[in-house]
Amino acid sequence: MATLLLHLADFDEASWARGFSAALPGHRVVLRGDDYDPAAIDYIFIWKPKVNAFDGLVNLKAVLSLGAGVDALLRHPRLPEGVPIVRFMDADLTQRMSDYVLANVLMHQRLFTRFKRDQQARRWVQLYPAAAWECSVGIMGLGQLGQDAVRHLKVFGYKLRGWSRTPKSIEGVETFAGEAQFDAFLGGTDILVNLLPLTPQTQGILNYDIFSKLRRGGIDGEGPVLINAARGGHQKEADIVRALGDGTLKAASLDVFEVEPLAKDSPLWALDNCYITPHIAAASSEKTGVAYFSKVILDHEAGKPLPNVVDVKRGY
Ligand code: NDP
Ligand code: OXD
Repeated sequence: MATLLLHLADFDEASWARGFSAALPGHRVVLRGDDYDPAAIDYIFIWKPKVNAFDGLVNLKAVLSLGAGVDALLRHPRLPEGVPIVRFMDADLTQRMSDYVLANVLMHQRLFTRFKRDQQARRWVQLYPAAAWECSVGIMGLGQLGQDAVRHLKVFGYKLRGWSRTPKSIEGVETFAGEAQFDAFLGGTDILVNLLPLTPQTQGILNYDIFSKLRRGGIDGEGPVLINAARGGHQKEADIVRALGDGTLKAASLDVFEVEPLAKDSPLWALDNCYITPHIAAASSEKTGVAYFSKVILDHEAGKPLPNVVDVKRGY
């Protein structure tokens, strides 16, 4: 029978522990403050690991990541070497992200942002938005989340393009791969959606230089739009402020920030063409998370391979 340790910041650890205890009868579930032998821990379920998170866990069989993104985990200075990391991937999280992307793409393409301002000014201006098929949405990252977002956007008829590290073939999507094709990808994009993992290669990728390479005029005859729902480390916030101010970007929807929570004195708060959400695009659900990771543990204890194992060398 296995022992599972929970180490979750920002989440209700006790509630998740009750869920795991019910789903894993006969197994032991412990919290950081409990009395346990670190050498007896088989699995650690983790989010935002503290520096001592792995101390003494010398017999770990797997690290289970509450997040789909594992950048913080991979940067951990004492991450045990050679222990597989399983990341969270499920239909609920994926659907939530696609909702977020779709809602924001529709908001910008249908000019709801502009009509809200007209409403505030009691102004009746019959401006007709470009049709979905005239509007090009470019997705950075064609993995679990990027491909599902594409599937949802396709239903609405957007012109779709996608960029990934290795070449992909996806019906109805113009695909681009690697640095060599990045500028071509940007050059035909009106709404740029970031769903990349944060790695040394993608850190700071959302910067003024790339904003100025996006297509202009596709939305309301104005500048392009940025939607970032991946990680704050991808974006240079000073560049976003500059680009939103000088029209290089028409608008931005940001769910993630360089430092979270976003500082009270960040200039982003005050920009009326910046749409801020507090890292809630696709939170991991307790109900489906307990079901997913309990199955991972039960299957692994029964000798089956671990699913969705992170490639540590690749960084995602
Ligand atoms: P995946 O690992 O399934 O997909 C990653 C995609 O990014 C792949 O298509 C990969 O290319 C591509 N990629 C990686 N590195 C590069 C690069 N250097 N250049 C070009 N493309 C690259 O990730 P997910 O779709 O599951 O998740 C993406 C991210 O979303 C997570 O890492 C996390 O940070 C974020 N996230 C945010 C949430 C929120 O609430 N805001 C919630 C959940 C996740 P290839 O296919 O060739 O390997
Ligand atoms: C994740 C997140 O990576 O919620 O799952 O950011």
